[in-house]
Order: sequence, then C-alpha cells, then structure tokens
Amino acid sequence: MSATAIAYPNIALIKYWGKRDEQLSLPATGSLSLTLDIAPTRTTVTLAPEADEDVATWRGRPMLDRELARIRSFLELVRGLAGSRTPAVVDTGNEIPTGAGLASSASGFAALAAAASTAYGLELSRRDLSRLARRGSGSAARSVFGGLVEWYAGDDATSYAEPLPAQGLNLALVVAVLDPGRKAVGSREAMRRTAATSPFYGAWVQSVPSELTQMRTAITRADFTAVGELAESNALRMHATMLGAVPPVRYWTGGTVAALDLVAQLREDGIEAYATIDAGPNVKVLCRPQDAAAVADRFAAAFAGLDLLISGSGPGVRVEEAR
Ligand code: 2P0
Repeated sequence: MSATAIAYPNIALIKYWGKRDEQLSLPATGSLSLTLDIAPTRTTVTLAPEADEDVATWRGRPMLDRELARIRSFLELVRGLAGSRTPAVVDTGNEIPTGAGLASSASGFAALAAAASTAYGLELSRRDLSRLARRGSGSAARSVFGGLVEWYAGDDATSYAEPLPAQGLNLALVVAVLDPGRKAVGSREAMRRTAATSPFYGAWVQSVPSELTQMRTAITRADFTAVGELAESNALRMHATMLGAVPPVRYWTGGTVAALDLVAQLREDGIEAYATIDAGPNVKVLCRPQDAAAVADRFAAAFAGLDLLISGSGPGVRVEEAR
C-alpha cells in the first residue's frame, strides 16, 4: 500500500505556546489559525514488508537522527492504531525553508498523518486525523482543515481542530522572509523553557481563552480590524512571555523590529495591515487580499533583496493518490 498526501502550512492568529502534556501533545491553551495556500508539503508513505526498519527521505535525501526518529515514532503510533508491524518508506518534500518559523512541521505532520493512516488502511474521520496529526506536531492538528481553524485544548479525545465558518472575511498574509536560516532554539525547546521559567507564562495561559472568545466574535462579525488587532497583540504577548524565560528566548532581530515599524506605518498610510510573528524572526502581515500587492511592494522597497510570499486562505489536507 502506498498513499500520497498534500498539506499546507498554517499561521496562528491566536498562538499555541506550551504544552499541558508532552506525551500526548496536549496544548496548554486553544489556538486559532489560517491555513495558507502556498508552500505545501507533499508526502508519500509506502509500506515496505521486506524492510527491516522505516526509511525517510527529504526530497530524495535520507533523513537522519532526530528528524528520522520523530517520523519513526509517529509511524509507530499509526502502526499501533492499525495493528501492523510493517515498516514504511516515507518520501517528503516541502517548498519553504524549514526552521524559518514558517510552520513546516504543521504541513509536514498533517501530510504524514494523512498519507500514513491511508497507507496502513486506517479510515479516520477528519477529527481523528486531526488528533493523530497533533501527536506529530501540535500545530499540524490545524493544517488538517482549510481556512480559519480552531484547535481545542481538551484531553486526548477532545483536543482536535475544527474549521470556523468565516463568511465575508477575506484574509491574505504577506510573509516577509527576513531570515531563511534554521533558528537557534527550536520551538519545542523554547516552549518548554518558557513554561518552566518565565514568570509571565501563567498570565499567558490565563489570557488566551478570552482572546480566543474575542477572536471568534470578530470572525463571526467579519470584523477585519478586530481580527488584525487581536492577532498582532496576541503575537506580541507570546514573544513577551518568551523574553521572560531563563535564559531568554529572543527570536527577533533588528529586521523584525523594522518590519513591525513598517506595518505600523502602513496603517498610518491607510493600508490596514497587522503583524504576526512565530518562533523565528520573520514577520507575517495580515491584510485584505486587495491590499496584499501594495503591502508586498512596500516591504520590497524597504528591505533590499527580501523574499516575499503572498498567501490567501488555503485548503485542508487531502490524499492525492492511494494504491
Ligand atoms: C503556533 N507555533 O500556534 C505556534 C506559534 C510557533 C509559534 O505551533 O512541539 O511545531 O511540534 O507541538 O507545533 C510551533 O510549534 O510544536 C507552533 P510541537 P509546533 O503556530
């Protein structure tokens, strides 16, 4: 059996930062994201009964060490559900730089969950697929669905994502790739450190539920301004909690701050734009689709040689081929 699945990254508007249970990958709070329509991950899982162990390649290059171990332990989980002991060959590829805060683990584990569960003969509901993807990487639970998506904190049975109806709310995201390099501290370690040492972390966990409620209301009302303001303030709060960690986790560079200044300037100039920042220095700018080209132009003019990606709202994971 072999199956190929394609999944898109997502960018959280209300962030996930920290786990309540590492083993089950349960988040400390809910979160809410937009699935993108750029930079998908395509993953093929082929059962290999004659093989001794799982093999994984990234665009044809063998994956090793921690990367491979993470895929193997995920496949173990799928085999446990399927009652199988057959190893698999995994081939995966992604069009965005990994480790640049562009959520490649979200699209990666959503695609792997869909391809592996299909290849091993599991017929999972979308909800169970989201629960499974969560075990690979928390934010992958959200990439199972398209558009605006909420992932519930919950327990093992109830921590899954669901799409949110968003009629009349059209969103675009301009991604400014200020630094495509791999980040110094991975988000998993950074979350752990923040939760364990930052005096601000308790306040973060306490405040997110009400931010989620406000964001849901803003989405229901198709209130773009409120969505943008809430997203920007939530991202700043997440980074504030990290700055309080010991040692501090600071993903921002001078370029990050300059990009935040530019976003504020865009608003002053009458283009409604809001910034969000993940576990890296890059800034993603939320705007209306009709303003995306103007936002990108302003970034291109301000930062020489900057890579810019423009995304709209993208689809959930899908299995392209199974045989
Ligand atoms: C998010 N991030 O909500 C937040 C905001 C980064 C900043 O989810 O440990 O790769 O695999 O569950 O999902 C990145 O963390 O972490 C992330 P694990 P994940 O998008």
